[in-house]
Amino acid sequence: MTPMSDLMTQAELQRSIEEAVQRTAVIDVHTHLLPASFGPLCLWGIDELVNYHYLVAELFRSSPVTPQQFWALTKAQQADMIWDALFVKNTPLSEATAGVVAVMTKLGLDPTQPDLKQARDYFASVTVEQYINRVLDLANVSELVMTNDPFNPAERVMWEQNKPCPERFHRALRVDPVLNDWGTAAAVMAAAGFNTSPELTVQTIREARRFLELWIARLRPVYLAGSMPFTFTYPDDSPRTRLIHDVVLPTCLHHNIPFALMIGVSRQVNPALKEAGDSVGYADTASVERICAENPGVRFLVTMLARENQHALCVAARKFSNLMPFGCWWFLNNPSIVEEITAERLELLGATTIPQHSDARILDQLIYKWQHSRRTICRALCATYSRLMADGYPLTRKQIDRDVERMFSGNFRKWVGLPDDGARECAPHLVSCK
Ligand code: RAT
Ligand code: ZN
Repeated sequence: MTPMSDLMTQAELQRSIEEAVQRTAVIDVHTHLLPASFGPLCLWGIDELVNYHYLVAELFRSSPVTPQQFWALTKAQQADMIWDALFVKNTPLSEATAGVVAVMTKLGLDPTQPDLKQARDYFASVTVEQYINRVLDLANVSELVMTNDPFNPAERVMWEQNKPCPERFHRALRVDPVLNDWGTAAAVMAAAGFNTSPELTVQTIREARRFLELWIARLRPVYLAGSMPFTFTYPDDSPRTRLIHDVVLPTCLHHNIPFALMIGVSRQVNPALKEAGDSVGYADTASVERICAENPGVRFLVTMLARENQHALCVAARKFSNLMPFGCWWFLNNPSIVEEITAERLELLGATTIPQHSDARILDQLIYKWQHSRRTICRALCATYSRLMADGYPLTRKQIDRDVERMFSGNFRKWVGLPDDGARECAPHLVSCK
């Protein structure tokens, strides 16, 4: 029996949810951030923030500049142009522009300045090491997961040189070229001394696994990951199915590491926009059900890019307990859609999902992405708990705290096997954050 003093009134509900959501530290399960020791690969500061590819895409809607003219500019000139077009000559209404406003405001900078001078002066006065801690504190992010790509030469060399990495920057081994562009992946592996060929011979399969083994030993990743086009079908008679089946899944099983599938991209619909040129397509959720059914021993983290896929993904997760839906990915990371998806997940799956990840590429973005997500998740939780109370349930603060903790970190910790206190035995180049 719950003691009367612990029971919550409707009036207290909103405050309790807000407090729990603000206070609970989050593990950001998918970002593109890298540690300070990776030098130019660690992106932070106003010029990077304003040059975010979400904003680059928006520039061409508000300025007559052509992509060719834009790419010919220096990074600072590009940022000046985006600032002028999206923040001075227009009101920053979009989610990506509002995000820059939120970051600047939190840092005490004026988002209505006619240029970036004030912001540049501020960033010139801080070091990246100080700033990383400040941002993680402001965002209340205790740990984060990077995207680590051994097929990217600039990043690969950092790992080969054993650059130090704080332990709270978890690694995720990204295998996109293996699954989406085998010719390139085989060539990279061959150049690294592996006996791989463009044909998927028995030896090539064995060597591809050996390549992953090497990178698992080096990175100690919390999961393996691949982003899939919206045409992703599993199984089919493509090299991708063969490589998932014979290389990725056996490796995940062997190391007891989950496989993260990010499904629904339509790559480079407008190549002139470079990184900003990708789009979205409706994908096949039956393929997710089939891969989960076929591999009950593998834990899958799945996020899908199309809004229209979200309901079926929740239904799939009701059928397969080895499926963990996570985040509102990329074009879905907008308050109206996050609220809808979070509500849908709560209704179909309770607290057994990971509601959000930031996908931050620039450190500073953690501030706004989590500020906005917390605000929206709070709204979805309020509506769900209100209905539960209206049904006569004697809700307590403790229960709210427990649910939020599960969704913000506990579910992920369990899924990837991270101990509760965050302590893991460190590889020599991984510096404990404790
Ligand atoms: O959200 C993004 O920034 C995208 O460009 C992608 O990085 C996407 O999140 C991915 O991981 O492929
Ligand atoms: Zn991403």
